[in-house]
Amino acid sequence: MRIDVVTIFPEYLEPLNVSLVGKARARGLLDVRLHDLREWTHDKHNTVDDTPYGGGPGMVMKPDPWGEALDAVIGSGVQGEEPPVLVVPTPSGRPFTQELAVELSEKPWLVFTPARYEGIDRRVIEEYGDRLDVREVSIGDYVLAGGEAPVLVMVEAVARLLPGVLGNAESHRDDSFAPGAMADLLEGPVYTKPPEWRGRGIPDVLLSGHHGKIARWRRDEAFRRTVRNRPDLIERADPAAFDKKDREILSILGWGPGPDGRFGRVAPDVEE
Ligand code: JE8
Repeated sequence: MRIDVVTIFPEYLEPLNVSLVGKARARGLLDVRLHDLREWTHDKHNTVDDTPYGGGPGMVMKPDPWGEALDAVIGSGVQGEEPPVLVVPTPSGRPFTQELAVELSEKPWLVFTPARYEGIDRRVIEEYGDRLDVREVSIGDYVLAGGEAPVLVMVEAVARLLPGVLGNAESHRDDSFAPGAMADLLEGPVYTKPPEWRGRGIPDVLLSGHHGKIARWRRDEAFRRTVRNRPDLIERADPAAFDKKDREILSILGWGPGPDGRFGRVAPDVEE
């Protein structure tokens, strides 16, 4: 996969040289190219922003540098090959989910356009929307100062899905064996050596060698955490996914099926 990033802060993307993404690049599985937007300015001060039409606070990114930069980047592709998907981080975008990460990981070429200030002149998104698959995406409901951190998040989420990036040990878990197939249930706690640390031991079941009991305990712990931290995941889950033991632990946690079969809180929340 090829990924281009156009930004006024290429140094913000240094983390792409490290760890999983850095290794994927070194191994030739991922080709990341950073571009400084200011290289497509022509004035003495390399101006990329201007005041907003209609007034109001802040500055808006000028269309011309973006247009020249994106024409150059898109035009550097090989004739006859698939054009890139343009990914525009913005707090007003569609949520970035694991599902979108999977979809993007199947594309040969992504171009990211992290902005600063109040964002990019709307006409840029319209112009490239007429020619390319443009995705305006938000990584979550909080306000950042620009799109570079979202690009780091999205590139890592996509890169780990590329063929050959994860080793066998860390490979994507087989959903049918996972305590919670991700997006349905949160992960439970994990432990390693030593068996006692600062007077704290390991849950006996994990030392029992009883694989069936261990799997059940992990799933119960996943339910405890999900009920506590993400009850919305239980509420929207297909109840057909819950077996008899699942319903048992959910009942203990104060959850049960409503008239439509979906689960909701039926008793006061359980402590810890
Ligand atoms: C951004 C961002 C994502 C997320 C992404 C890009 C470009 C209009 N607002 C712009 C006003 C306040 C400051 C904002 C700064 N900004 C933020 C994000 C994002 N993806 N989940 N939160 N914030 C830009 C400029």
